[in-house]
Amino acid sequence: NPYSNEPERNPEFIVRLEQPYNAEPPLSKLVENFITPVELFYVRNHLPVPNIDIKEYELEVEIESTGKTKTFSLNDLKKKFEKTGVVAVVMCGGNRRSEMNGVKEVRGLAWSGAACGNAVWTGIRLCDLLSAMGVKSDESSHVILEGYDRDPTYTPYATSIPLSKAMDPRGDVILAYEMNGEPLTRDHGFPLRCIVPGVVGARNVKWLGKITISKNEAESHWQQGDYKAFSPSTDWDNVDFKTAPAIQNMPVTSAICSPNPNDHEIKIVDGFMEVKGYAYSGGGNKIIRVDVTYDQGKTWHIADLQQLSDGENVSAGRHYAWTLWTIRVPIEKDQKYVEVWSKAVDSNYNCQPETFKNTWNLRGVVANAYSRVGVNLI
Ligand code: MTE
Ligand code: MO
Repeated sequence: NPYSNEPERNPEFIVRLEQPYNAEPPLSKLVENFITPVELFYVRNHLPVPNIDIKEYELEVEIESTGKTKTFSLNDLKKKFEKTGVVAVVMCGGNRRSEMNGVKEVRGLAWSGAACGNAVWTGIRLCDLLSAMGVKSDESSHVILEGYDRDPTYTPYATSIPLSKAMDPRGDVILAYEMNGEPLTRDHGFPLRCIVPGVVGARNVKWLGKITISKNEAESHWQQGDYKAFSPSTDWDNVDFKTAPAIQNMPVTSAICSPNPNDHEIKIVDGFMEVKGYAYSGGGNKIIRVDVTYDQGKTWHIADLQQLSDGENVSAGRHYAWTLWTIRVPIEKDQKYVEVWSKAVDSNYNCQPETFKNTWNLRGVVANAYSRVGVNLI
C-alpha cells in the first residue's frame, strides 16, 4: 500500500479524499489568524507523500539548452544563497469549487472556500539560484518543477511556470524550506517546495526534486490536461485541453468564512452579526475594497480590511498575502433570516462575477463569483 506511510493529520480537518489525502479546515477557523497556522493549512496531495531522508535529499537543476546540470543538497542551497521570505497565499485552483455545483455538476474534489491559506515562506530566491547557473530571463522559456512524489508508473508530479516569472525579482518566487518559521512538514513539501506567489496552487510544487529550464512547458497531465478553464458550453464530450492556456495568476475572489455557511443558525447579541472573510487576487494585485450587501445588492457596505501595508512590507504589484475583512451586519429585533453577499475589488478594478452561471467550467476551477451565505437567526 503506497499510502502506508502518511503523516499524522489534524482531526479537525474536513477530509475531501483520504487517499491521496486532501483536506481543508472549517471555514470559520481560517479567518481567526492573518497567518494561517500550519495545522490549519489545507492539504492537497495528488499522490502518496514521499518520505524523504534529508541526508540523501538532492535538488537537481538542468538547463536544457546547454545540457548543464547541477545537484544541491539543502545545506548547499542554504550556504550559497541568501535567506529570504515572503508572505503569500497558496490557493488551490479548485478552491470554492463546490459552489459551482449549484449551476451544474463539476468534476473534482468538492472544496469549499478553505482550500487556501496565507503563510510566511522562507527560503532562497529561485532567481538567485538560476542566475548563479548562468540562466538569463527570456520571454519564451519555462521552469519545469518536479516533485519526489510519483504515480504508479513512476511519473513524478510536475508543472511549470514561465521563466520570466521565476527571474523577476518582484515575482518573489522562492524555494522554501520553512513555513511560518519552522521546517516544512511532510504534507507541505518537506524538505523543499517552490512558492510561486500570486499563482495557482498547482504550480507551488512540493518535495521539489528537479528544476528544468526548457523551451517547453511541463508535459505532465497536471500542466496539459488539468488546471485550465473553459466556456460554460464546453463539456466532457467536446473539451480539447490544448485550446486553453494553463492557469497561472489567480483571479480576484473573496469568501465569507464566519458565520460558517454550514452553521445554519446564529445567535444574535446586541443587534449585530459579525461577518468575516478573506479576499485575495493573484498576480500581486492588491485588494482595494470588499463590498458587502445584506439586502440582495440594494445597498452595499464597505468592510474593514486587515492586510499588509504598502511601503513597509510590500510594494505595488507585490501583494501576495491575503486580506482579511470584517463587517458588522445590523439585525432587526424579530428578523429570522439574513443573506450576506461579498465581492472584492482589486487594484486593477477587477471584481468578482455576480453568479457562477456564466463562469461555470467543467473542472470547477477559478470559481470566484460573489460569496453568498444565508443564515437563520435565533
Ligand atoms: N506538489 C507536488 N509535488 N505534488 C502535489 O500533489 N499539489 C499541488 C501543489 N504542489 C502537489 C504539489 C496543488 S494542486 C496545490 S493546491 C498545492 O500544492 C497545495 O499545497 P498544500 O498541500 O501545501 O496546501
Ligand atoms: Mo490545487
